[in-house]
Amino acid sequence: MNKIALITGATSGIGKATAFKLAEIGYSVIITGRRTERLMELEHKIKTEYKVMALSLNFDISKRIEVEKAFEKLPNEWKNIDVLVNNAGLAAGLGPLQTGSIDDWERMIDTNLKGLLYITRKVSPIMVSRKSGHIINIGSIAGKEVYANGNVYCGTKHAVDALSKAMRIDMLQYGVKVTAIHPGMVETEFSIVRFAGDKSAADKVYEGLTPLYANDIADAVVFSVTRPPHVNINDMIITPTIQANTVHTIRK
Ligand code: NDP
Ligand code: 8X3
Repeated sequence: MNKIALITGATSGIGKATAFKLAEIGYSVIITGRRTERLMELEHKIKTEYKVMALSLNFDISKRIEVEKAFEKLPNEWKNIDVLVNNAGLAAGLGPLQTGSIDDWERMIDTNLKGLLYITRKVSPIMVSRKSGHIINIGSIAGKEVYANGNVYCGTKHAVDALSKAMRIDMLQYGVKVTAIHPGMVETEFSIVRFAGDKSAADKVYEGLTPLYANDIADAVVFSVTRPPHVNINDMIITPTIQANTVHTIRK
């Protein structure tokens, strides 16, 4: 079998683009997400267009039992995962902490943080025992800085940044590479989810500017996994050219 990559949150945006690009360079891909129909379509497209193997795993990453059961169901020949892309995540809401929705906070913490840990806890021991593997965590510039009303989302992404550094130390002696990629503004379904389906609020985020697109981040994943064995890309911050940080953005 070819090298295997598992990409969480592959039904949309950055995860979907990454699944395509890794398939394009010959990886067998395990794609995950909650939306079954999209997974099926994607699996079919990957198999027919790239002639590689693809397998869908349908589970909610924020639910520990679902993650564990999905992983246990994985056929043995798929278990030797070479690349884990921890991408599934979301922002829910944008408002001051003092009036924040605790349900939204829990969704973000359970998905962006606990979900990433649940799947990493299943995959990383295999990488450690094989003394080989690469974990790529999709963080955010919200994990490097904070911005008004971003509070809990920023907190989860700061945690992803910290966990990336910690994983790199813990797995150093086993030759497992850990890369964190921190995107700025990427036009995906992210803002639609953040604003609970309000398309016009989501569109405003990208009004008058050229954002990043999912493929730009997928390219960074491909760059990271195609370095020679002695090279590890630790950390990348990628913004659109019109964005200096979470606050300074040029709009027409
Ligand atoms: P999208 O909303 O387009 O994609 C999010 C993906 O995460 C979907 O495939 C979704 O799948 C999956 N997901 C969300 N919640 C769950 C869950 N509970 N269980 C399983 N899968 C889940 O957004 P992006 O592609 O933009 O986001 C990908 C990552 O990039 C996130 O971690 C985000 O924080 C990060 N990021 C995004 C930026 C942006 O501006 N867009 C900038 C910086 C970082 P499904 O709904 O089918 O479960
Ligand atoms: C998404 C980027 O700036 O909306 O992680 O938080 S931002």
